[in-house]
Amino acid sequence: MQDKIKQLLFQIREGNFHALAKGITLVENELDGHESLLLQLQDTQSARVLGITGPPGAGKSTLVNALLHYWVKQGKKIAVVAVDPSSPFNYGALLGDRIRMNDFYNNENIYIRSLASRGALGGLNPRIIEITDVIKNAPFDIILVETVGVGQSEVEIAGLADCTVVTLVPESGDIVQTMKAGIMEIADIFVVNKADRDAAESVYHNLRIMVHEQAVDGVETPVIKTIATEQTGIEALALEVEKHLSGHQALTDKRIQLLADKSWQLIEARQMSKVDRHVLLAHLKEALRASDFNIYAFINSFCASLPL
Ligand SMILES: Nc1nc2c(ncn2[C@@H]2O[C@H](COP(=O)(O)OP(=O)(O)O)[C@@H](O)[C@H]2O)c(=O)[nH]1
Ligand SMILES: [Mg+2]
Repeated sequence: MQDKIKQLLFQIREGNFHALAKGITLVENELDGHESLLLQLQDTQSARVLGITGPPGAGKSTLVNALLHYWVKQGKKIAVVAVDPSSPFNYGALLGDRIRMNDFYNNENIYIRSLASRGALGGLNPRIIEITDVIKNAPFDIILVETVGVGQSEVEIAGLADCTVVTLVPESGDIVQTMKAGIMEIADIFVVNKADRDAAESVYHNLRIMVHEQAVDGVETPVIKTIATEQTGIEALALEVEKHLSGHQALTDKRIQLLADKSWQLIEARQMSKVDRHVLLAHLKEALRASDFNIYAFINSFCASLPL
């Protein structure tokens, strides 16, 4: 088994997509050998992770498409991970999108993988951190991760990505008005997509005011207008992304903070994997028989019964 995993990792590093797909499946489904694979991974630091998040329908997949077109021309090797039930990489796409994606499926520089999300509303796949780490061992320049932004998932993607693009659309006007500080913190770049629509200008304007107010040391988070369907603004976006990623090599405080966040998430996942909901329910039913039931005392004794 050990030798097989070594061999698999060797093939992944050589850029064998078939081996990569196998490695991802291993990790996604926690099959035999997945731990051994994870333990042998090396953070080669060559592939950069670009997270693209935003509400459903904002045009994230279309943006990914447009960025692929731009970067492929430059000979870049790119992996796309889509965690989105409505993604064109999965289903529910316009025919046009699918045909365009089919071009990429046959491109030897592009690897595309779609993952199931946690729930119908989106959110990240529970194994996304590990899966991205597997892909990082393959010779890509950029790993694009598309996720539907639903509350927590924007924060999660920020912990995963070297650069996070938050995609907004004219309909996001209200979101911008009520935007919490949180989204400012996670966005390295804002995109106002569907700039072909009238209302885009006011969202763009409001965003510009906001990033100006929240500038750190005079540095404002860039805001880029795009029309993803027409490839407009894509070069500006790509250049901004490249600028951000190239400044990301060093072990900066932010990177350490992101690694701490990532460790936290991995520990949380590992700890919670010990808790079986059915067992929890059974224990709870038992505990509720006592007349002096106390949920905090119950938690204490339940946790004490978990494996270390
Ligand atoms: N008018 C206009 N439509 C766009 C633009 N970008 C994407 N769309 C359309 O918006 C819809 C949702 O796009 P999609 O990429 O699937 O959004 P996602 O859910 O964020 O991945 C599709 O019908 C796209 O063709 C744009 O810049 N302008
Ligand atoms: Mg999508």
